[in-house]
Amino acid sequence: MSKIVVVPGSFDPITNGHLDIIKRAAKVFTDVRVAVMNNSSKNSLFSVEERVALIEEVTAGIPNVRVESSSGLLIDYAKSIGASAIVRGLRAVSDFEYEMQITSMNRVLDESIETFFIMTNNQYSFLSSSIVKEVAKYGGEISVLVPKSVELALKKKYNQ
Ligand code: COD
Repeated sequence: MSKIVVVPGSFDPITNGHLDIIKRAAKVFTDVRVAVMNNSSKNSLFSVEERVALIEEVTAGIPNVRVESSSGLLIDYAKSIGASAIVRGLRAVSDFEYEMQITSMNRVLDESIETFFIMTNNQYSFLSSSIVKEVAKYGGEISVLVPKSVELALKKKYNQ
């Protein structure tokens, strides 16, 4: 039986850390939906459409990964596509508190949808979209942090 899982995030933009989590989720779960959520508390550099397009491009070779977007509650989106679980990445201890809070809230909203965590690959443990944008903004080297298409998109955004 095919089980749908959601890998949600802001992905503004997708980094090699995100991609690693998506690839590892796709090895374990049969139907992976990457969901670009419109997170109202964050000011995005890339539009939802741009973020979806970049993720589609870098996950094109993974047949069981699909990219979608939603602007409502994650749990409502997960329910609407018949997902049985949410997959999140965990970096440092600092991620834990936030993840615990949203996981607990999501469980209050619908206890039938589980959340699974995949521990970051050590080489990406420091990596976030924010840090990549900061480095890119000031012309720093980002080629080892993001896929090539994302590097080019960031350079274009910052007129480099
Ligand atoms: N290594 C491993 N994992 C990583 C790395 C890395 N280097 N970088 C990021 N990740 C993981 C993150 O831990 C996260 O699990 C995922 O990748 C996506 O990361 P981000 O930063 O792009 O996404 P977030 O954390 O901003 O996503 C938050 C949501 C958009 C999912 C959340 O705000 C949400 O669900 N919003 C919708 C409204 C809602 O339902 N809120 C929750 C109810 S309280």
